[in-house]
Amino acid sequence: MRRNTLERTELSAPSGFTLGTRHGAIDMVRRTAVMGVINVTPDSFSDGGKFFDAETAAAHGERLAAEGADLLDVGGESTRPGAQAVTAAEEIRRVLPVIERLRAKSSIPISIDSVKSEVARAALDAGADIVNDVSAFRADPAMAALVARERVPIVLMHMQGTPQTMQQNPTYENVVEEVAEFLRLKAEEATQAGIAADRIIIDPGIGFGKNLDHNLALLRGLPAFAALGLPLLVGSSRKAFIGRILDLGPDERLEGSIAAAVAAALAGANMVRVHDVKEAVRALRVADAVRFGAPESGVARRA
Ligand code: PMM
Repeated sequence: MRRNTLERTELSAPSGFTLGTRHGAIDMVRRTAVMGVINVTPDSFSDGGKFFDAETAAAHGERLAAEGADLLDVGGESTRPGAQAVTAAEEIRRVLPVIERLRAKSSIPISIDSVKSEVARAALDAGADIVNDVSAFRADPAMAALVARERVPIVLMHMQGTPQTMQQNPTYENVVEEVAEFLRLKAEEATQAGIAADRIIIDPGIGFGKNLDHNLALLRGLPAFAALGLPLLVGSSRKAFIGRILDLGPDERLEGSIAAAVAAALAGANMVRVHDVKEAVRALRVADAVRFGAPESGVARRA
């Protein structure tokens, strides 16, 4: 059953994917796309409060775009372990002005990080392109129909439990098999709801109801996810497992985050979700050259 990791990576995703959005295609062919994080929350674990006002958050997004992000992920509800849930109205109040400001200045694709269809709808109306649902439809059953109707891409992420409970005692018999099977079923549910297969992105949900060993097993086991034949997103930036390994706080996890992003790319990720875009882009262009061969001329950036 078990095969060499690199061999499986090459077999399952020889060239990659192109993801169509309302603001242009995201190129994941022979390159790892970079999703830059904008948290408009007072309490995210890594950057809580920093970009809480719309002007600062939008300016941060513009900087991430200039640093080479392929898309920006805007979220208004913290998913940190134990975080309090917020209402849809409050989430909309936080994210909408940021999306509107970004849209006025930039045509970069934007994803809305929300589990609520009401928030997703408002964000899509304001110019967002992709829904990033960390509950994979479980928090709001109306999400699948909205995404199908709007004909936008969706990120389906695995989480054991809810942000309030997920780190209490995460338990798996075989974390890679169980998470991959969950995502396979969720992708099936998405297509049954009318979402085109080429608009589905899967994400094993690093840190969401996983202990250190689970997170490392998932990163090591990414070829099993790539084998599902869908674009694979991995978000490990500044997460607690890096802090556990290095014994460092969230703002000292840059190098560890880059190592995790590169490890993810070499194991089959097509997109990584990061806070530190400039550093990740540079590291990933080198990782991509190792993975797929050297770019034809100079630094392979999108036009
Ligand atoms: N991680 C966070 C939030 N949203 N979305 C996806 N698809 N994947 C992730 O790993 C993910 C996410 C938590 O990190 P943050 O608080 O730094 O944004």
